[in-house]
Amino acid sequence: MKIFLDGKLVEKGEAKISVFDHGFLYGDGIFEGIRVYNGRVFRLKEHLERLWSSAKAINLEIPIHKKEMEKALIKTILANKLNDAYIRLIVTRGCGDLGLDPRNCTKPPSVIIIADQIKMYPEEFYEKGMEIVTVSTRRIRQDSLSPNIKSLNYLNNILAKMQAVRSGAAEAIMLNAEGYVVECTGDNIFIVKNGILYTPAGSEGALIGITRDAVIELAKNKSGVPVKEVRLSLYEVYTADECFLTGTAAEIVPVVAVDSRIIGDGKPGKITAKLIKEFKALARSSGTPIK
Ligand code: PXG
Repeated sequence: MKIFLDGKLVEKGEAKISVFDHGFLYGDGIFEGIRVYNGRVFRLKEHLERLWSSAKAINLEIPIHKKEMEKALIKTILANKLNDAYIRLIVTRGCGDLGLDPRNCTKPPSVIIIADQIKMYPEEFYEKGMEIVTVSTRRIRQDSLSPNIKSLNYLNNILAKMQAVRSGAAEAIMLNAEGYVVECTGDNIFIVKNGILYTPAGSEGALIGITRDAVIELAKNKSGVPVKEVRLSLYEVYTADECFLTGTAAEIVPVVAVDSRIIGDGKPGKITAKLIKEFKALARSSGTPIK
């Protein structure tokens, strides 16, 4: 496997960064997870825009231009001979001293691109649906740390994930400080009720996922399913007709039980199935070609 590290493609075993990098010491850095379908990078422009916005928000200057990043990304995919892939794009704060102050990070930030393959969940979850639980770990308040900064510090989400796994579920619903449903640890959440698609609004404190945006567009423009971005309570999730999660890594995964409440008839719903089909078609046919 070839990894892009600061302008060069190096072997996996050689892809190393300093223990003084603040990305390692403090999680001071940012990332994107991007998928390649059928030789096309899905929503590349949107991912790069979000990366640049994360950088702006933490006052990190990405040492290369967007166009160069795009070229580096494609070069890394080609070097690994991948036609379908999961890309991890990372920009760290760079090497500093043991203090927090990023002004002491002298080197330019490191840019790392990993092109690999990932299957988030077993095939069974996609066919039969998964069971999820609500956990007590609340999503960090957005007035402390914006969920839209995709930072290298994911402890909030990891703690929630660990709680879910401890109770035998693969994913967790996280609530905001007010107790409303926000998102899962690495996915956005949707429900369907009486033919309408609902998802927590960005103002509730969720990351505005790129898969979430794609699903909203498909529902509105292709399926004719009305979409409402709302404040969502657990009651509304428990009593939904359908539920599913969206994320670059997980893609679209149906949910058939939440906190032991069976959703709908306990099978992936019709609108969910339709959106999965449309998403697959969109992912295969749109996106930036790598060749
Ligand atoms: N919410 C959170 C908190 C995320 O981290 C999403 C929603 C979905 O966004 P996109 O843009 O991908 O549709 C994410 C993205 C994992 C993992 O292992 C998940 C993400 C990133 C890295 C790892 O589950 N999530």
